[in-house]
Amino acid sequence: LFKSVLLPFLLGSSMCFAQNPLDFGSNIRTADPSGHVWADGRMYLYTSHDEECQEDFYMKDWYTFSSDDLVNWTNHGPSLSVDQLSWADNYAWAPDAAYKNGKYYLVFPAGTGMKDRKNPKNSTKWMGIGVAVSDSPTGPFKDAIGGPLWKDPYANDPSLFIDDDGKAYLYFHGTNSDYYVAEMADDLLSVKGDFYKMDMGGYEPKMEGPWVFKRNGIYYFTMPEKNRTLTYYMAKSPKGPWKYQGAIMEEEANSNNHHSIVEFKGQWILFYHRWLDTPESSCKKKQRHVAAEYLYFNDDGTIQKVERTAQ
Ligand code: FUB
Repeated sequence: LFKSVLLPFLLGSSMCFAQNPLDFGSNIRTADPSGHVWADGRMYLYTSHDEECQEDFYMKDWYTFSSDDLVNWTNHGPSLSVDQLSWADNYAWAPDAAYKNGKYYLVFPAGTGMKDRKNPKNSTKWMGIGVAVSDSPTGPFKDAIGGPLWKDPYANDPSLFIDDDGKAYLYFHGTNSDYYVAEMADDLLSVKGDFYKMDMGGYEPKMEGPWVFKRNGIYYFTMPEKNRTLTYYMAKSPKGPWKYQGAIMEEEANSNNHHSIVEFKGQWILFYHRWLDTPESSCKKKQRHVAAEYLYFNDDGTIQKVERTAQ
């Protein structure tokens, strides 16, 4: 299933084909991909993991996959589970990763409690951001601080960006779905100073999954507006102020999207997830699958709009 759509992929002199959604070698349901290329030149994807036919995004573990060509992927299995956390038992949502001083870091949101849709005041759901460490890019990762980075406010969907000068910035969305940034301490295990709400240049974008990267000295803040349409901002500093630029990818199926953008062998790639029909599932509803598309820039640094490769 899902093996019909291919894109020609030029890597150096050899022509390869990337398959959408990505073939992780089983029916595993994945979402929220964070792509990173470490020193060995391989592409590593850190994802969250949907249970088959899950409800309410009750999610329990995070996975790592890697590939040399975006076609053949190795599934390294769960790299961390909420069962290993003393402070959370649910909501293993969108992770990110970083490398510093010989260690690999997984930053992840997790939480506990339940949402009460009928009586939101009775909701006990809470989420925070943790940090886990490993000697290997594929884990297993171990909780490094034994709790969240802070308890209040609510925090979700971390994106950890390390600038050329070694300073690390943690972006996340928090209370009221506003976006925040915090500078991390040198060991990436705590926050240096405070975190603050970002200046989005007059926009008040709401919702999830921020991603930050740098290209030709320009910082890009990308995010799913109302958690659906991927949009982007540009700035001269990692803390903004950010200037809105427009959409990268339109929404699909009235559903959330979560993405990352990374350069791999000279080609920029957009990783994201799609909600696709799953006739083989007992619930027969759409479920999430990680996919990838090529991403192109204009001469002025703006991003060309991306169309999804057909299923
Ligand atoms: O996967 C759970 C949540 O759904 C993520 O944290 C959000 O970004 C959305 O993709």
